Amino acid sequence: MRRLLLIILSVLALPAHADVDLPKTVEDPILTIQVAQDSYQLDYATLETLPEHRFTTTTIWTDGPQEFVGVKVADLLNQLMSDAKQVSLTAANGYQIDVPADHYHEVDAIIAYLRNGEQMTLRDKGPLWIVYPYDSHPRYKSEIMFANSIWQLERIDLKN
Ligand SMILES: Nc1nc2c(c(=O)[nH]1)N[C@H]1C(S)=C(S)[C@@H](COP(=O)(O)O)O[C@H]1N2
Ligand SMILES: [Mo]
Repeated sequence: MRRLLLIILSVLALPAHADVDLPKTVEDPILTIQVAQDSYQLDYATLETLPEHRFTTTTIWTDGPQEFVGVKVADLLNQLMSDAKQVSLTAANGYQIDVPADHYHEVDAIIAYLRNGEQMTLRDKGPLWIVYPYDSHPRYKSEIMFANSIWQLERIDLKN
């Protein structure tokens, strides 16, 4: 009984932002996220601990329906910096875009780490590819969504 009380008390004592339990460093990072002065590194194992989203869609870059599994960008924003205004995304090939954070609350974009059940190689637009459920609504077939479909994603900077 006393132990239960202690557990309850310690849960209540957690600060409101304690849900940022992403690692600061990992051995083989595939994604770095910079949030103000804090930097987090994610590997496959870390990504797999986050709520998983999956959908099947065609894309303009692939043949036939593709099943993607990943993490919702909006979920990551909510967890790391809910008042972020701007999201800067950088790919391994130097491609870099700045996207208003609001965008991710209006779309179902995911950071995909699996395509058709397999990890993606750098050659194959991996290891991380931001994709949208293009077939689910006509608005996803627009130049903005295509431009935001960054592959070989390796870094995200969240800014006010
Ligand atoms: N890593 C990476 N992702 C990227 C790009 C890029 O150059 N590098 N180009 C973007 C832009 S501007 C668009 S319109 C599409 C380009 O797709 P395309 O090369 O088939 O025209 O992918 C987007 N994702
Ligand atoms: Mo583009």
